[in-house]
Amino acid sequence: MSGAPRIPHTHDPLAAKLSAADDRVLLTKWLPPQAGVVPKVRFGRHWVNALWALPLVFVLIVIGVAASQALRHVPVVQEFLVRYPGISTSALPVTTGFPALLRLLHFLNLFFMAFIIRAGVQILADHPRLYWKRDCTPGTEWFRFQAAVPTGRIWTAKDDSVTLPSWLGIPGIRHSIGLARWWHFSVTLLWMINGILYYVFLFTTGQWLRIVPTTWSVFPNAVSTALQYLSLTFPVDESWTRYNGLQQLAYFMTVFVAAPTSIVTGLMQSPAISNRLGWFGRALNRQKARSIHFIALWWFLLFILAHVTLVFITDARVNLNMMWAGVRDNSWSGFAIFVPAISLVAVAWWWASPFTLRHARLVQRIGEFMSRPFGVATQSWDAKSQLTEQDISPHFWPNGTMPNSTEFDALVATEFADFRLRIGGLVENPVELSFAELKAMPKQEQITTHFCIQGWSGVAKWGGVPVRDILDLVKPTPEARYVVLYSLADGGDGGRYYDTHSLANMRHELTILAYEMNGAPVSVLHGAPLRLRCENEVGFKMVKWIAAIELVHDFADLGAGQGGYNEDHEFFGYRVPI
Ligand SMILES: Nc1nc2c(c(=O)[nH]1)N[C@H]1C(S)=C(S)[C@@H](COP(=O)(O)O)O[C@H]1N2
Ligand SMILES: [Mo]
Repeated sequence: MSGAPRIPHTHDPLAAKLSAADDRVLLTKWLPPQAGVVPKVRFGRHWVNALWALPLVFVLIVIGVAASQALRHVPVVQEFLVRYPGISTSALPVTTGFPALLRLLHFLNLFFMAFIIRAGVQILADHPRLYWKRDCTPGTEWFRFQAAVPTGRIWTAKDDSVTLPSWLGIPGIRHSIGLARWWHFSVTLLWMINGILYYVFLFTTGQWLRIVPTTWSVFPNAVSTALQYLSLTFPVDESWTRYNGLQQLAYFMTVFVAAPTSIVTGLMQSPAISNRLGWFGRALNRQKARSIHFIALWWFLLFILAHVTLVFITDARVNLNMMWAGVRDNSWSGFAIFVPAISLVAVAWWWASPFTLRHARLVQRIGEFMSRPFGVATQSWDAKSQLTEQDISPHFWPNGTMPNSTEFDALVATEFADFRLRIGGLVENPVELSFAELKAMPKQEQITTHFCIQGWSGVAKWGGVPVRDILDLVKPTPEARYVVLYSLADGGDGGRYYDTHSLANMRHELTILAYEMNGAPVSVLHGAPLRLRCENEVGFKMVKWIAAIELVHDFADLGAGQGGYNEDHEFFGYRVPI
């Protein structure tokens, strides 16, 4: 050992109650599976089975085909089709076909998208409801694939999560958002780099001319192409050099609208970013962002469906030659590249879920490394309290595993009169504070949005003791780097619930030990006697039913060493600002 500081290794007595955790997902110890329901969409007070969209779309297509075939006999329409044949005559042709780099970026894009989408759907299944308003009040959602929230019992967000098949979600088991997020964020980072290279490539070559409309005639030409496709007499195809109006608009929307929209609405679901931004965070609140993120997913899914269908029904061999081999002929060279490339996607698709379950800790580690750019970018995004009483949510989802001990029941019976908060570890002045002493300290109030990792949010007014005041009282020693919060309650998988924060995060002006919620004492459900509020992280970092606080130099020797209960047992990240 080289001159590392000598740190005492006696922890708070509660450290002995922390449990080790497996580095794999053991299905026997995981939250038992729970099926969702067929997706439903709400119209007013009525829930409609989303599968009705299938026959509806079919009927609309049949009507569309019949109508457009009839229209093609009308002289005005015939003149229109001559005037606007589909490909704008003023569109400049691209003379280089599809260069190798473009073809590679195209493949990587589809490869990354497959995993982003699968992991994204898995994330959605952890809170299988979509809302427009930030409060997530049951019944106000516009989309769900879970039954209505049961009444007359406590129903936590964890209870609400549903199972997806493992070929669809990654990793396909219930409440696996921790692992799904690593996939979603890591692959998204690669996808964004791929996308930036693609943008640069487009605009440094003439390739952008394919997908950026340069004349207003793109619109009548798009109408013309739609009419031609629908009447089942397909338009002339010049895709080696020029796209028709409909293609141009579809590609433009996908590349320059849907992709950036997905990125912005993804980032706006982050507590650090959203709680930092003023009007923008309020206007594009987390639930709006989540709903739009989902609609963007549907744009991508429908685009992929239409794109792949048309590639295969409009001379597949020629089309594959262009985009996979970069040649314009009748050979099989496109197929020869396409088939192994798609097989690679298929193998990776099949491998992703079982690998993730077997090597969950590795996935967590790689994910934490890959997501570091997001963490660094949000480090300076200081959360602010910018909401008013009017913003307070009528409903605030509960979450977590309730305390279940006679010790806790005794505390509740006396309204926490005998509760004492222990603060020790690497401090000059360890103390024990009674509930009365804590409440006698200066009180801070704040109205903030809570962001649960599972996807719901809620606004409440919190009142309590700033942690910085407590730190000033106990005086951390220079070796102290992290603050451990031990709970009075166990976690879902046994062993005590705890979590760890950086000292800087605990000194933040909005970090408090809350004993009041919306002007009343915090209920047992929401964390009485004390629960942490830390507004630049997601909900699971905010330990409820706090028993003791310990300052440490390192958390590797606590629990399974990942920095908290859900980090240990559910493979969540230690820092979760997004
Ligand atoms: N002790 C303990 N604290 C906990 C949890 C838990 O399971 N045990 N769940 C966390 C999670 S996941 C969230 S979202 C919030 C929920 O707080 P709420 O019930 O007040 O909404 O508490 C956090 N604190
Ligand atoms: Mo949560």
